[in-house]
Amino acid sequence: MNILYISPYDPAPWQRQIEQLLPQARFRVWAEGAADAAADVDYILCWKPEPGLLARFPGARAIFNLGAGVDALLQDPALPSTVPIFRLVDPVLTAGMVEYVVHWVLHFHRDFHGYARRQRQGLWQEHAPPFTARRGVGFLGLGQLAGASARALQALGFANIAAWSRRAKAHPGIESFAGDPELKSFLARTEILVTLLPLTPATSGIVNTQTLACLADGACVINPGRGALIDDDALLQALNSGKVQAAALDTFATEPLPAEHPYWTHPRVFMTPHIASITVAGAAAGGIVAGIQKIEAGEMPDNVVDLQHGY
Ligand code: OXD
Repeated sequence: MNILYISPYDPAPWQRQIEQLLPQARFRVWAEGAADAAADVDYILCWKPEPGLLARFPGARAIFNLGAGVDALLQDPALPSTVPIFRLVDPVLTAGMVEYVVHWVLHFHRDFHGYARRQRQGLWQEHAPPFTARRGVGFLGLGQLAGASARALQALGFANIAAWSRRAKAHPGIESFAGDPELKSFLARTEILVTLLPLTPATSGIVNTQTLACLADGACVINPGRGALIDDDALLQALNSGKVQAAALDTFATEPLPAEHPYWTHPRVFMTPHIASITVAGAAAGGIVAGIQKIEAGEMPDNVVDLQHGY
């Protein structure tokens, strides 16, 4: 069994894990011109391959994306349509996202950004926090990562959580909104917005002037999903007008974020360099190997990407 690794990241930890868990596998690393790497590929493990590259392996049995988001893969117009693609769902990736989301929801909920600002102004000024149970937290998207984050917030007493997605999803204790007709009412009850939608042509720029205007006044925005979900000019305008009081941004339409971008210096933007949740080979390889074993046994692993919907 031949496994081909295509990624800008160090292959060594993946190779160690795969060879340990699947001793019969031959692990090869893609390099242009390395003909032996390309021959008889059974499974591909990849992250952001060059557009057109995967078209060279139409005989592969599956492509495993080494991250949760498959937007970079699906933007490849030459993607072989007959090879199933699996997105990464892994407890460590999920735990990273839960930590990131819980951190920023608590931060904004308790106004820690306001206290930091008042410290710099030399102000000793306390105020009571709003009731946790009533705080309107809203998730754009309710996949694995958003669902796990919402459950962690529920465990902390957040009882007014809603989620919006294209198709209605049932999730205990979470108010579900679906489709364009319900987006406005979802936003109107949202004081802390978490964007965890997959990036598709339908969701690109979904946080824009019109949708930001529908949020509760003084809302906060948390984006660990994809930068292009947000129209940056619209968010900056909403921050400057006070409609949005603060934003925590982990992902950006262009990464690294260009040095001249106003987010770098905006006093109410909190940036991190796409670290909300990071794939760790030691944790993720086990799930991928389990997927390969299922395919070898004639079964279909979970988390297959729906090419039509783009996630
Ligand atoms: C992912 C990411 O999709 O890190 O997992 O962006």
